Amino acid sequence: MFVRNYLTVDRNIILALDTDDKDKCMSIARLVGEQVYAFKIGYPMLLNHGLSVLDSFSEMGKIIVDIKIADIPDVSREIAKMITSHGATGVIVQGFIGRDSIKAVRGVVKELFVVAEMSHPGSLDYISPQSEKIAIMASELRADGLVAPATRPERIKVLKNISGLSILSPGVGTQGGSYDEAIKNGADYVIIGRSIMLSQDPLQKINEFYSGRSK
Ligand code: NUP
Repeated sequence: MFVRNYLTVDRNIILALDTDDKDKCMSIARLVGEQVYAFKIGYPMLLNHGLSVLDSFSEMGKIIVDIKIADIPDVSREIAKMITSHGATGVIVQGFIGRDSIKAVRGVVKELFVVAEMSHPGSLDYISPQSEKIAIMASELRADGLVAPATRPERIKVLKNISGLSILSPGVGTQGGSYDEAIKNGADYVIIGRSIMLSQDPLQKINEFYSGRSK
């Protein structure tokens, strides 16, 4: 088990384990555990293997659960409690659900991350126009960080300035965003899935991001 300090982090990739192949993820996690800040676990793994999968992965590093909770306060709180009781440190919620639901989750998790703006084009339809309000709300509710898109790196800067919060930024590689641009615009952590998980050599790919050989 490794613990990293937010302020001194140098390994800032959050590896998205977005496959239902638990054995493959376990072996990649074992291989790269010391090179990443955290593992992010979402629906594919949870729906296939149940919450106990979190107990297994939490022995290998810090776990952030990304099921983008988006429900009424009581239901959101219960979901967050279940996740936390299985070893997740961080929980990602949708910002658009509003203050009451986010507050309910805040009370039961160690680290709360709020999606302010998403990385895919559809975010522009409804979420992005509200993202600055979401960022301010997340800051007022003392979230531990915001999720903001590497596919629109200039938005990282805006949302970070408005909120003063740490930024977790997805969208690098397969979705077209750049690791370097995300960092330059203020990302504290970069969420990466397929570029690493589908690479022939995940460890080398991670080191390419850190060394600037993969942008
Ligand atoms: O806006 C978001 N975009 C996004 O891709 C918010 C997210 N949480 N994600 C997640 O980041 C997505 O669910 C996936 O787990 C990861 C990006 O994966 P990849 O495109 O690097 O494979």
